[in-house]
Amino acid sequence: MASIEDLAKAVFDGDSKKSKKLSQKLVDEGVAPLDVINQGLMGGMTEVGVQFKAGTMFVPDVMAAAEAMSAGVAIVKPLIAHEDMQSLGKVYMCTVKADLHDIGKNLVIMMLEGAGFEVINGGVDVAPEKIVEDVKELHPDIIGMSALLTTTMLHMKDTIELLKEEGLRDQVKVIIGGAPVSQDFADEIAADGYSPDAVSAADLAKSLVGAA
Ligand code: B1M
Repeated sequence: MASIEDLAKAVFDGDSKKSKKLSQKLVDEGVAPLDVINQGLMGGMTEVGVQFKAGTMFVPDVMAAAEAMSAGVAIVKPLIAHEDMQSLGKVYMCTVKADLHDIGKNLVIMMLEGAGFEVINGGVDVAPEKIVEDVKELHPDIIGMSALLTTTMLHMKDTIELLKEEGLRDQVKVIIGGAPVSQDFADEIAADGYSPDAVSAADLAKSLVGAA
């Protein structure tokens, strides 16, 4: 018999194959899909977050764990479509204009999804005009922007300016991150928040929607 603890461990170990298999087994054995996600998959990811923050787990292992979590989520997600899986809110995530780095962004997306957000992946090299257009169409609660280059982080400022010009700034929170970005820069451009890593990005998003 499969156990929730085994599934959490498979995620922690970054074992996608096992995570997929155990998620299916638990569902087949009658475990509630939400318990499979909240206790099994997210249970493993929570421990990853703790160890990543403590500096005892590193990026490749975090990526593997995030992939293992996604593999399990893909099995269970269709089953909870009609259940009360309450979303914490909608986040629009992208890498800014002229920047193609997406490993960190994807990690942030996975942590946000693990925390219970609906995430729209806007992709990479996304211009301020496109972000604003998407905000008008998709009405996210939060925009998350990632930048890895000192040159491209300036597009975060342009995006906030454009949101102001379009009268949208009060309707959406803006969070930023990426290696060259800092809290000082976030303050300078009047973003609503900055996080140094994927784990704290999910915590930040939760606090911005009053769910922390
Ligand atoms: Co590029 N690159 N790269 N690169 N690259 C860096 C960023 C660089 C620091 C390398 C160096 O010179 N030491 C340097 C930038 C220098 C600078 O501007 N300060 C650099 C450069 C110069 C370039 C090119 C210009 C190189 C060239 O062509 N001459 C070019 C630019 C291309 C472009 O974007 N237009 C380029 C290209 C590439 C590759 C395509 C080869 C590849 C990207 C592949 C991909 O992403 N699919 C690449 C890579 C892999 C790197 C390094 C080696 C690793 C980046 C990474 O993925 N880290 C990087 C050097 C480094 O950082 N050590 C480098 C792992 C990832 C998990 O961390 O992205 O920081 P990170 O994300 C973290 C946090 O920052 C945070 O959470 C994540 C997880 O904890 N975070 C957020 C990120 N976004 C967040 C958003 C949030 C909150 C937190 O809220 C919304």
